[in-house]
Amino acid sequence: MRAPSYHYFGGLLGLTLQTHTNAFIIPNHNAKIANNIISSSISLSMARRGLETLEEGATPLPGGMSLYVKPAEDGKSVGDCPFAHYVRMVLHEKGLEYDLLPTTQENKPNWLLEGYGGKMPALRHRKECYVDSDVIAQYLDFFFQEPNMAVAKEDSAKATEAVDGFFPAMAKFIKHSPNGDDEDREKQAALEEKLQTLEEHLSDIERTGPYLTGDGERFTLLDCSMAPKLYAMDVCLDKVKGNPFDLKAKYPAVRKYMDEVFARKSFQDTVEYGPETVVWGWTSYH
Ligand SMILES: N[C@@H](CCC(=O)N[C@@H](CS)C(=O)NCC(=O)O)C(=O)O
Repeated sequence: MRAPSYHYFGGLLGLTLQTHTNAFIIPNHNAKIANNIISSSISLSMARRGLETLEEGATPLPGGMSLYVKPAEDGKSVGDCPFAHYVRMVLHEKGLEYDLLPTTQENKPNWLLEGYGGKMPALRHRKECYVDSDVIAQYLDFFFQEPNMAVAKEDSAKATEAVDGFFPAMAKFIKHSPNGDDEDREKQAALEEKLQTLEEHLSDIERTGPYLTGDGERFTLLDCSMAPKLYAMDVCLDKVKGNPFDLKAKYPAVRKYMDEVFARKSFQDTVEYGPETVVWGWTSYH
């Protein structure tokens, strides 16, 4: 049997993401990776130079990709998962072809259940499989570099601060019921605190472009990660929470940013699940 061939990316700064040619035999090797997108971007960009010394054939080629994602209510069409949407935006931006496989618990392949805890989104790329949206996005950006979507090292701290805690705050507020009770108001205040932080970041006068990191000129993985989450918030503030505050009036820079990223082709072409599925996803237990 051929000796296992590992290649590491991001090892220089402690990122432990690795691939293995027999990924399905040694299961779940990437399940413990919990680095956030920004710190791993830094590690990966630092590690890029190391790739040149790797054994021939270690760099994966495009093609043979399948993305397993949460389905919608019908069990067949694409569900509302913002993490899957994030990965699809990255695939789209990079012009990578893939089979999109909305997959119910019952239809999950055994290798996914046994080797990767059935987690989705899961990107299978020939014999490799990756779970966790940040890990998948890092993998794609590392090996398919056009366009480079990594967050620049010097921009990471500010960008982290701007989005830190947004999604959990949003999820807690959207999921809370009934609307308008004391707890709901507390959760709304927590979300609005995060929106205010984002507003201040996006309103920085030194920024020249619309996107999240650095001067805002470059569309990065962080924009792909945030766009679907903001979309879910946008839909649910209206259709689940009854518009408890005027987003456009209170957070104009956030609204502008949302409109900008929602207009992007990689978003438009991957948002086919639409508001109804978002409402279903956020209001039902499944
Ligand atoms: N931290 C994970 C979260 C993924 C996640 O929560 N996925 C959910 C939907 S949003 C899912 O696919 N659930 C269906 C299932 O696991 O069968 C990531 O970033 O990939």
